[in-house]
Amino acid sequence: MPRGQIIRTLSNFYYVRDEENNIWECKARGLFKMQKITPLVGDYVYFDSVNQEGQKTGYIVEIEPRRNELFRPQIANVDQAVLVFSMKSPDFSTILLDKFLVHVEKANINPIICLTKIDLLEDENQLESLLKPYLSTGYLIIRTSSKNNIGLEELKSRLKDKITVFAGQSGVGKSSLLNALIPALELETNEISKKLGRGKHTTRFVQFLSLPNGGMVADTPGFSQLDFVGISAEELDDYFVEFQSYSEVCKYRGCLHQNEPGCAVKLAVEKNEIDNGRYEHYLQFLNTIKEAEARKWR
Ligand SMILES: Nc1nc2c(ncn2[C@@H]2O[C@H](COP(=O)(O)OP(=O)(O)OP(=O)(O)O)[C@@H](O)[C@H]2O)c(=O)[nH]1
Ligand SMILES: [Mg+2]
Ligand SMILES: [Zn+2]
Repeated sequence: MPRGQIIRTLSNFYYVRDEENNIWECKARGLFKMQKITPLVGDYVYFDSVNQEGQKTGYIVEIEPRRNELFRPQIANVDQAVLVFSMKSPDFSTILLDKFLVHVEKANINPIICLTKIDLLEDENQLESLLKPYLSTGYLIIRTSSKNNIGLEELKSRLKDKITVFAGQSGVGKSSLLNALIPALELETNEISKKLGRGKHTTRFVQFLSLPNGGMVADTPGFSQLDFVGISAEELDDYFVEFQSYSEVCKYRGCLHQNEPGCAVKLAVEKNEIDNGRYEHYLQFLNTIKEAEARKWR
């Protein structure tokens, strides 16, 4: 039975690329629906092929176990996620970035922070203060402008031979970046709404694109809502990487770093070793998760 990888989905069709680079338009067996399994872009699958009159169609019959998967954007089996954030229009948001980082860490996917539209910044100092909270995280941060061709070579070198997903709000410039990185690509892009300061959800589906020098990148639809389904209060601190060396030495096991005595994380915040803004976001997310957990038991 032929094997391939889903590289694009559209309504109920899955486009599967086989080992010879042919694309097959497949449907999923009803079986998956019964088991509540949705095939994802990035999935390796086995399919029943129907090759009639040159029309390559088929049915997906089996999905291989996933190495990892992201809920938003929906994708499986990637090496890294480029979190795309514009400096302006829409405005840079540290809380949204921290949320994204939690999700990507939970999925065990390596994040790269990619700042876009740096041509819209009035001065560099502004950038430095926005990035200060992330210095101690060790995350790679790449500054780009698709418009002025800044940072694109650095980004390209990070994508080479890797399977990468681009994730970010609508209008931050994900498709524009890909157009700038891959010559001849003409992905649709759209101005953001002046009235709302938000993107117009131009990209409608997830799809993998091949990079000329090796590797694949997935363009994805923008989104702004992200909740913490599937993340428990106890594990949240694992996803704030710079907390880890401190949380290991908190007095109590299972310390949630709120008001517990002997909390090494809180002490590190007081000593400015952990950024206060990141810590505040941690507390905020923790409350959201706890409230959702309490509601479930009511
Ligand atoms: N000034 C400036 N504008 C940019 C840059 N990159 C993208 N834009 C503009 O930002 C707008 C949105 O870009 P898109 O590439 O469509 O954004 P997207 O992230 O793909 O949006 P969705 O598909 O809706 O998720 C377009 O008008 C682009 O021209 C940049 O580096 N500088
Ligand atoms: Mg787009
Ligand atoms: Zn603690």
